[in-house]
Amino acid sequence: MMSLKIPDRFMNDELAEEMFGNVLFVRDQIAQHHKWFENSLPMIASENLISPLAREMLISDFCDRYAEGLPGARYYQGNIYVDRVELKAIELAKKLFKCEHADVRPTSGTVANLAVLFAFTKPGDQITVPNVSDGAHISSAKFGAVGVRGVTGIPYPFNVKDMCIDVDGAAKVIRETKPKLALFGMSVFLFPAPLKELRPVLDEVGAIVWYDAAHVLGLIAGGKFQDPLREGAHVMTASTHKTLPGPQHGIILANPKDEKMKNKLTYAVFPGVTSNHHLHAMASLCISLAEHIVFGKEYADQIVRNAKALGQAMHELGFDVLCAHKGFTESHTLAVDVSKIGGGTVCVEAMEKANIIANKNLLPWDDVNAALNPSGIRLGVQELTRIGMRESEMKEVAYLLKKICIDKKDPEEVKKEVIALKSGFKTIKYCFAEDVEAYKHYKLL
Ligand code: DSN
Repeated sequence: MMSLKIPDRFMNDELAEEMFGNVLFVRDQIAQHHKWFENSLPMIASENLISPLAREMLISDFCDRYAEGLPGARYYQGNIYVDRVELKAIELAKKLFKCEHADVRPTSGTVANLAVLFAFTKPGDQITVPNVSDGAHISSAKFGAVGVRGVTGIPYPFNVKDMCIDVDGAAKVIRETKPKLALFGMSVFLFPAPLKELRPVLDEVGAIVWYDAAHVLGLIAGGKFQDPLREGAHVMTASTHKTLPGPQHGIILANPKDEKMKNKLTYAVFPGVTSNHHLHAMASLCISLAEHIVFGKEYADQIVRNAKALGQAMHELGFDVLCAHKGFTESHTLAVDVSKIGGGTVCVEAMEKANIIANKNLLPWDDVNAALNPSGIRLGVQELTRIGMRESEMKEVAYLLKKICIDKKDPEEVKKEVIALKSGFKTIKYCFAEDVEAYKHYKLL
């Protein structure tokens, strides 16, 4: 146990006392945050809980070290065990995603995206991208990674009824643009991208096909979403903490066309967009990959079942869940039009008061300037699934959402029901240490 006190030689030192007060303040905020989330239903589609064994790695000595370069070819000494872990992570990533090349050094999904842009484009190029207002990640916007690289993203037309890229329109854009790089993947990722359908035209123009799998990485690994590397993608980037329930980190997975392409990717990660690569997170990712190889199929299966069940229950209770005609979703995510019941901001703020955490979201027909009060909310079920919730709990969640958003009941009253529901779900499933109480594990010294 760490002794929580000011060392004697700094006793009665005003600055030390003030700063120690700040330390205690931060610890208290974290403790309160943990208590809040212990009693909440987190439904942000881009988050998850890492397993107890993966979490342990984050406070290991790896968090204090440097390892630039590749295993066996480092710029620093002291990497004997780091190299072994990194090689193991690469091996497991290749096994899980059935690919020839894996790089576990990007420190986030956006950093992985910057690496791909750095590898395969130069400023002034045009690439094709999904549109942010249709649910793409900010990486593909001029104010995101694409803009940082100085390339122009030409958007694919989008079918708003079916919430997916319009194939004929996209084929036309690809033929006209002849992009070096064609990006697919969304942050509101309800249905697979039309890779198979567009493959002939992508081949025709010789584009490198890049798939941002951040949201659906765990579903892909679990065999419950499209398999981009088999459907025509050459390179897949992702963050590793959404449906793949790992640490906050990034990854690049690829079947490069040739050695030159692989080398470009490797060089782009280091020295391109990383120096050190957060070794503690890399080790944590290695454990998450091992666990997902065992538990990923059943986890991915339950996530998709839960998302569909929540969509159906909300639809039956009067919510305008998008794409009822397509079964609402094939992923972990639902998009709901709440414009007739107060709008996205009103709904998510009331939900937060009731301890249900989600985000407001632009829907494709919203004006981008409406980002602060859009028509939609986005819901993800991957974290509720991770703590063991199934279809029957999804019905309960739908009722709670109705009480808050449609019936406009006092959120403080609904909160009591949320806390009661959550009280039965205190451990993390689909991992080796399933018996560890999740929120005990978070307790600090
Ligand atoms: N901003 C994240 C999301 O919520 O989709 C992705 O980085």
